[in-house]
Amino acid sequence: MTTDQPRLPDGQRLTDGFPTLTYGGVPNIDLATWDFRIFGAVEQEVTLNWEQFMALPQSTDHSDIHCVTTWSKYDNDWAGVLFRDVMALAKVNPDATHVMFHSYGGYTTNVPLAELLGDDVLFAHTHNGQPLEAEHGGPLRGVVPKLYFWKSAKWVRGVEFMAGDRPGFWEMYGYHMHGDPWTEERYG
Ligand SMILES: Nc1nc2c(c(=O)[nH]1)N[C@H]1C(S)=C(S)[C@@H](COP(=O)(O)O)O[C@H]1N2
Ligand SMILES: [Mo]
Repeated sequence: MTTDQPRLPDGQRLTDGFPTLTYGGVPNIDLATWDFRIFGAVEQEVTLNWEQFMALPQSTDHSDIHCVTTWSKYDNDWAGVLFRDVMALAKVNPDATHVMFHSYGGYTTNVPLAELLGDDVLFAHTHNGQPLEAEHGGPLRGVVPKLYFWKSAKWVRGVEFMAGDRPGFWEMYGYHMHGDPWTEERYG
């Protein structure tokens, strides 16, 4: 971040707490039967169980949350597996341009692949040193800090690579296909 860029995007307010925002209920997830699927525009589909997922290289990231409903929360420490380390497990087709995150409970959200390749994008199982609470997406959620928080899928159970874009759950109801908080891409 450069010194002349503010830390709080326009239209946001800082919160100390950690609000929860879920459409529908918190799904019941049993780690014994949990699985994670990498599919779509890939040469070979991959399915991982919890043990296999946790055996992947572990990374951390420190980032701010910006929710489209205008709350922001600074200084989140996330631990989990980098998106790009998950992606490396499947041979992704060169024509893949976007990703759909799929969650237990049916939630989906779409993100351009180019936004997901950095050191800040994780599948996280830990928040501020504690196992991620179920209401915040535990056992595993996406964390895509550069975009509004609806792009960070809770209870994530798979990632679909796509040759082209397609709206996810909130995007079908008018939320932005990209969702950059710095340019207030709130609604499409
Ligand atoms: N599976 C799932 N993921 C989701 C949601 C949801 O309803 N279901 N809500 C999204 C929205 S709109 C926001 S703002 C954040 C909220 O995350 P939190 O409840 O941990 O604050 O999760 C996002 N991911
Ligand atoms: Mo949200």
